[in-house]
Amino acid sequence: MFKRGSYEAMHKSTKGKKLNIYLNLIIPLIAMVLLLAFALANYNQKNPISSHAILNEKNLQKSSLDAEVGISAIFQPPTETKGYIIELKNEPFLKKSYLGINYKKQLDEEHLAAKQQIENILGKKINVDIKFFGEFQDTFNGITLDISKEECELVKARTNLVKACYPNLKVHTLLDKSISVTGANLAYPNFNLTGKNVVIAVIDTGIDASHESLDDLDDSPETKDPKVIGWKDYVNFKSMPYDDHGHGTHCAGIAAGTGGVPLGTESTQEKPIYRGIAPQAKLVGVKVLDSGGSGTFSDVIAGIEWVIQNKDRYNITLEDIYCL
Ligand SMILES: [Ca+2]
Ligand SMILES: [Ca+2]
Repeated sequence: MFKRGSYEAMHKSTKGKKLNIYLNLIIPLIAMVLLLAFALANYNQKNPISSHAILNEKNLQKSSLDAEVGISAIFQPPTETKGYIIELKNEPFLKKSYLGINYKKQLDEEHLAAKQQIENILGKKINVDIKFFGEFQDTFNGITLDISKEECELVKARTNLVKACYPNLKVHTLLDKSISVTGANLAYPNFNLTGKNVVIAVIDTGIDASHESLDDLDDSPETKDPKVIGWKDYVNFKSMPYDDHGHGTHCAGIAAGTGGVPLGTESTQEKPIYRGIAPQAKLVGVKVLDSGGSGTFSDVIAGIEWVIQNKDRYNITLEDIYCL
């Protein structure tokens, strides 16, 4: 977490204090990169927008309430399934990792026995008559097979290895709904919070500044109002913003994408709004990760230092940066 005081203190402190400050900067950034890499699984280059609400305490209660209403109105329980997930009796490995390799072997044996019993009970062969979708042991102990609910319940009833049956429901990205779910959509009409006069630095794989959500502030070609106002490339040393991976653009969209339509415009079925949390915020791109999404600690540190050194030039606020 960046704090204005931390920046000032950095220049006054001893070497030991400097190290602590660097760690305070680096650790959240690494966490951000790792967690956003997970979000990358849902990345959509054309519509890179998700959401993360930043509302002050006074407004939070009302917004949370409205957001709850929004959630119930927006999310319908998924119904489409792809087989069933069979949860096995033993705890997943991470809950008993202190038992080490012996517990891993116990789980392997449990899976083998369960698969054998499933085949016997259903009279079908896995990978021959039953499609095998996967099996898990670390965070969840179970097997996913292309079987029906009735088949899963039958297996559960006839063996003592099965703890529960779950439908393997299909999930979909809902990036155009996420702003409403977080309540961030209330920030603009109710509190006039749009991110105006805020500059956000995105230290990542770069930013595609030509994307319709990131190419300007008002989504009008009539006005010249670039959103990406600063750029530094520690990978290929190019002078103009780009993103040869996509993750940085995705993050930039979450933070400040305009959605490609003017603020206040309602979404339509043809053109849903993939707007970010602070659509009027400007961006500074700092490329420290390459086209494969990889980089070095040194480049990440360089990127953070560049942002600090150029914060006044671009009016980057360091006291309210939230890492996802
Ligand atoms: Ca635009
Ligand atoms: Ca414009």
